[in-house]
Amino acid sequence: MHKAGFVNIFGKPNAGKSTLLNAIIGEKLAIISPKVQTTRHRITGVLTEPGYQVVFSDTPGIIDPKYKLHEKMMGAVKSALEDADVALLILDAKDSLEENLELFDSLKLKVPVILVLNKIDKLSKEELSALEEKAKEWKKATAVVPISAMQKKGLKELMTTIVSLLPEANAFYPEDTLTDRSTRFFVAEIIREKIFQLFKEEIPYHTTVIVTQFQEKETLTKITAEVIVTRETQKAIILGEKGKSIRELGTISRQEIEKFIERKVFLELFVKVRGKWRDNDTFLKEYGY
Ligand SMILES: Nc1nc2c(ncn2[C@@H]2O[C@H](COP(=O)(O)OP(=O)(O)OP(=O)(O)O)[C@@H](O)[C@H]2O)c(=O)[nH]1
Ligand SMILES: [Mg+2]
Repeated sequence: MHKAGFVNIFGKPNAGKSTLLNAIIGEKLAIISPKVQTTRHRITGVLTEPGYQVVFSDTPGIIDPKYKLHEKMMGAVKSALEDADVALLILDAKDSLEENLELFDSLKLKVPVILVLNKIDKLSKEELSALEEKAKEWKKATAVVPISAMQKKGLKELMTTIVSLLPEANAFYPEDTLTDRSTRFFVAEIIREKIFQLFKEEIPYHTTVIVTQFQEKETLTKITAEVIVTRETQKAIILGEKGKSIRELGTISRQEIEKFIERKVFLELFVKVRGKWRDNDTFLKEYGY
């Protein structure tokens, strides 16, 4: 008997959804940051093992939309709600259980639900058993699984539970498939992650990145990307004094892109101001949202 299905990960911003996807797949597919609203797209990661295939989807953290960009992000969540065979509802174990359950109730899921208590490395044994006990009172979950996505703890138990709930089906993808996203997409995401690392406060939230050129040359890959911001002042910050900041962004991005594509990279970055791109349908479409 072969099992296969779509297992989609939902939760509040910063719960550890992307960290969990990467830990399960064993590759860094989704970008991660200590800040909320890091993920903006639905990102698929395919796990193929003898006897089963799981197509996981990481999704943006659930928020009330303030911009059209947020609406697109919640559109990605909605599509994932609609095609899940199993839903992983994940929360930060230090966060309020009640608030999370209220949010999960509002999703009105009709598929089996696994309640995933993440970041248990931050809890004492006593705190964890108290939380587990309370969590098990929530009748909508088929199972409650405590994990630490960061420390890769509890993942075996989680996978066993997932597989037990999967429908019988043939694999959806060839066994060597890892994701449905393109290399260009991941390159833009890596640069976006580095912007989350290097720039404070609102800058990452006003920024997006698109790869405009991706050329495989004989000895290296030449990549050109545009960093889009909403204001001239933000452009000045990203460039930095005499271009110092954008050079640093270029260096740390290039290093990670080289690891990702396993090739030498020549990376060229340009900064462009596109006022209100986050509320403009044409720009959002052009930037892949
Ligand atoms: N201590 C601890 N930190 C974790 C764990 N899992 C994730 N984190 C941290 O939590 C922060 C958020 O992780 P992400 O994986 O980006 O969270 P997310 O749910 O994808 O966030 P959004 O994309 O913004 O919705 C990062 O700083 C992670 O390193 C964990 O098991 N333990
Ligand atoms: Mg994320």
